[in-house]
Amino acid sequence: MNAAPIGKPVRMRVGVPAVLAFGSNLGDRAATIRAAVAALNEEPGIDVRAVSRLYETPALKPAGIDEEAPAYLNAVALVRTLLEPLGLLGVVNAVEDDLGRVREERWGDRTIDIDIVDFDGIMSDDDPRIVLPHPRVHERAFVLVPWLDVDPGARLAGRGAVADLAARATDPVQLWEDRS
Ligand code: A4P
Ligand code: MG
Repeated sequence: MNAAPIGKPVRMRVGVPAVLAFGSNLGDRAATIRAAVAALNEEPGIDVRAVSRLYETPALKPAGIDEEAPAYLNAVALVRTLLEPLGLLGVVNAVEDDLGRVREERWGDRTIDIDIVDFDGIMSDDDPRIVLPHPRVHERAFVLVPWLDVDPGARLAGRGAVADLAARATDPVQLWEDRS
């Protein structure tokens, strides 16, 4: 008989796949993203299956790329979850709050932003609290490139192959080297 270890007893075999994107441009960016991934994996209804490498990307603001703003680190994680989309959003927002996220300016500098890029391929804009897939990721290399790291064959609902979208995206993305 297999004894289940204490904690997260059985790796979740049920639930649905979701794709999460992480961005940070304040504080210890890498440590904050890693802490966010770890916190999500601690949640009973979330199992992190894969995490991309970290990429350094210039800040995209509503007016375009802002080279004066602190640069971001971006990453993507594949998860499986037993939660509903709004339940997952609630957990994600709580993790952002715990890691010092302050919501002031739209697209403003932040310690951590976690977006639900895809939730089981659902396409929905009925509820502004959770638009699926995330409305801007199809044109953002800072999400598409790390996503390809963990799923080279990924497809974005309603948009097609992530590899094709990444080839068309123009924002610069550079693999980040930890020099600490
Ligand atoms: N919301 C709706 N759909 C979703 C979803 N699929 N996932 C709502 C997550 N949230 C979703 O988000 C604003 C509202 O979006 C929330 O109330 C939520 O219910 P927020 O995180 O509070 O604010 P935000 O992130 O400033 O706004 P927004 O519009 O989500 O911004 P984006 O599109 O996430 O862009 N540049 C670089 N280089 N790297 C980045 O990661 N990120 C942003 C943020 C801008 N520039 C960047 C980066
Ligand atoms: Mg956001």
